[in-house]
Amino acid sequence: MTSDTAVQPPEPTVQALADSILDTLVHRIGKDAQAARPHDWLAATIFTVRNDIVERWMASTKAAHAAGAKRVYYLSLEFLIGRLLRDAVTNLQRSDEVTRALAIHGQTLAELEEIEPDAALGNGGLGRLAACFMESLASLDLPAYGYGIRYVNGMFRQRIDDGWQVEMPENWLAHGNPWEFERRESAYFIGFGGEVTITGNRVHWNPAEAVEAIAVDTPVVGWRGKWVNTLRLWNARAFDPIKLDKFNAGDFEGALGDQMRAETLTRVLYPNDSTPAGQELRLRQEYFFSSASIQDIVRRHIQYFGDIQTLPDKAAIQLNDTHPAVSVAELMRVLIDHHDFAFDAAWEITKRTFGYTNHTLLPEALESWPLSLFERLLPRHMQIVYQINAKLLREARSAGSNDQSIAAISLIDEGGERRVRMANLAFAGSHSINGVAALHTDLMKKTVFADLHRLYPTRINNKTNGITPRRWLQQCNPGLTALIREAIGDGFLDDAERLIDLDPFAEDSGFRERFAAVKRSNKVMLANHIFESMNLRIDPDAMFDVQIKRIHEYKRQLLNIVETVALYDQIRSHPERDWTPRVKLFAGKAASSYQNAKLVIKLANDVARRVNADPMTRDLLRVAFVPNYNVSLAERIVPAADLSEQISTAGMEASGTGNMKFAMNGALTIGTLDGANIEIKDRVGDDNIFIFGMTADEVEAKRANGYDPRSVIEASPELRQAVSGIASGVFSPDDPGRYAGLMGGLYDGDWFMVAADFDDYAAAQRRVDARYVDRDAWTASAIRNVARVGWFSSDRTIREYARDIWTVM
Ligand code: B1N
Repeated sequence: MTSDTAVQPPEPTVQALADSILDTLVHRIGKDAQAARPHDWLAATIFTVRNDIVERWMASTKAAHAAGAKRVYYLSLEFLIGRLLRDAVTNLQRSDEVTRALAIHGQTLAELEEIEPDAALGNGGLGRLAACFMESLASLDLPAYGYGIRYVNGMFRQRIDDGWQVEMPENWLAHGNPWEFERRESAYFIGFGGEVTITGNRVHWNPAEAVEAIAVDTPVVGWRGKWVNTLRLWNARAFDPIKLDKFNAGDFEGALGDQMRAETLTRVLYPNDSTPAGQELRLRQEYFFSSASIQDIVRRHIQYFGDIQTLPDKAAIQLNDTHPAVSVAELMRVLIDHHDFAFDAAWEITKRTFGYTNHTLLPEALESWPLSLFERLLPRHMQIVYQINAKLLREARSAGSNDQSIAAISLIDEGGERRVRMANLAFAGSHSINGVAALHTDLMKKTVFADLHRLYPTRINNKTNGITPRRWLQQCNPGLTALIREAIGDGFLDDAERLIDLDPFAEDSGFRERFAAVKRSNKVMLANHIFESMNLRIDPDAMFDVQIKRIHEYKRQLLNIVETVALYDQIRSHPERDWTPRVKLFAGKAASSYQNAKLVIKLANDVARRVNADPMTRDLLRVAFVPNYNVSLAERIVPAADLSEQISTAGMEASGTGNMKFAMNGALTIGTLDGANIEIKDRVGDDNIFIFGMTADEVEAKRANGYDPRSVIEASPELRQAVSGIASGVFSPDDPGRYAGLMGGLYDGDWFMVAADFDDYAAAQRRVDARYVDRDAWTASAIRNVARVGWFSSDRTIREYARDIWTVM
């Protein structure tokens, strides 16, 4: 648009849109333009945009039905979708139009987008992957449903008080949710507990308690708005919300008790990441949403196709980790108890229908439930699990498995308190078991699933993760997107792998200059945000060195912080050297019960306070821990990063997806040969990434052969000084012993090999410094990163699932 637009009458479509937003404001929100507050304008805008989406949604549903299409069902306890307005409007390609329509009312689309709450129904990478997959499924016109829980409180809000994490309740529904549609007609009975009886050969489960699952649907718009799928989240309700007899008798609590118990089920997301919850409520949540989803899938199949026998031809159910694994037993129960299937026939249908994605090999993160709890809550499913196990172990025995192998394959862990192994159940009940990066899949075969893999050698396959380039390039980085379009046209918008056409531009000095200008302007915007939110000044000309992700020992934020302290010491000892100015940015949440992770947050803040206040180093090194990391904050930080920290202990990060987001936005990676870093390195080339540290094999060998971190620390002067400084209270004068235990852990066991990798990490950082000084060479590498990582689009990942696992493409 030219600058004289304002004085010309708006186009009819824009005026019509402005009218309909106002009409919605008045008749749906019940406010006029004078009384409306920003949230009212936001709701009116969403309701108006939604009308367009709903029509496409119904058309998609009808098209899938008319084609008799096979549907994909993605079952996940987490969907970390973030804000939806910008996503919807850009995918509909109506950003300009909506911006101008709102301008007629004196409103700014960008400002309204900012007040939309994040839908934070997930913890980290696993939940965000589910959201990227939903967007890609719609963008590829694949009929699909996401199934999950409509938590009233999502991921907690993180406040930092005096450097400590404080968890605050999150309330994304406070202003209502204009995106969702409650479907009261789609309601299912979900039982718990009780008894199983048998009459003839009919089995009856008589649950002692029951809740009703009610569907709440959110449309998911694909790129260019051609296709719209459904995210169906379950709400829990008591059947008889108020027991009138009790109420009338004055027992108000008793009258409302059922409703309270039901609401508790969907009240809150478990804020754990890569660790199991281990609570009865968690198993109840898992069964609640699994049962509702399976019942819904079976009901839809019968309605559309008549015969349940054809389920695997028309439905592919993907289990996002083991959280929905009880679905395997639930489908068996429905087939046997409600549809009169024989066990073996039900088992064949079940295996052909399910696929299972594993997201972690951390032994402490593998879900298992005490047999007693499982049996008490799900007595009928317990019987079915035993029957599956009998079949499984017979197959293993006839294939020649020995006792040790049988014990590893069994659905029941017999070591100590007997437990149901959800990963083994998911594996046994699926025709496909996939890992999320090449190394991870390889390790699955060699470690956790070694015996099951020997028994069923064709089932394990790899599907390297991806990210949606709509949210993680186009929407979060409009400056870079515009620059790329100028250079190579629009092809990459529909096929991210066309980004490769940008590769030759790394050699074009004019393009490098413009690319660097876009990065700088993104850094200025982030610097302003950090100043406004934290009152901290950071210099956009310094290198932005970023580690943002959940706080976990295996992700080794501690390695980064210790190296920061070592760098601080070095700058003070050698002020005459040409240090490259850096801003170290950290953000991330710690599970509320994870003490070491919370202490790492405090340490980052203690180091920041000290370093930022030192007049000698403050122009060379700044440290900031940005509070309340979430999807929206990532969308600000990722486009502004120069250096992406992906430094997990090799073999422990299944994939990582932040690594992909940064590379696609022109940050260079400093990282270990772990997860998808390896595949990123293969694509961007050794010259455009900084790899350091032990390989997964070397980590394993070191652990096996006895690792002595104390001698490693003693042998490294820089590391020794940093660790002993932290341990002795240099950064915590108010409580000198605060980090003695944390540092003691490095001397004593150092399971995560911080000490072992330290020197190589520090050396890699000095290579980073040297490269950053040659800004032109740095920018060329950054451009090559953007050009070469189009393969990490979740469109590619979903095409692979669709072709190899779901057979829907
Ligand atoms: O899943 C992501 C991967 O990119 C990450 O490497 C991986 O750590 C992450 C229990 C998890 N694995 N396991 C979990 C989350 C919640 C929970 O309650 C485990 N998250 C991952 C996507 O593949």
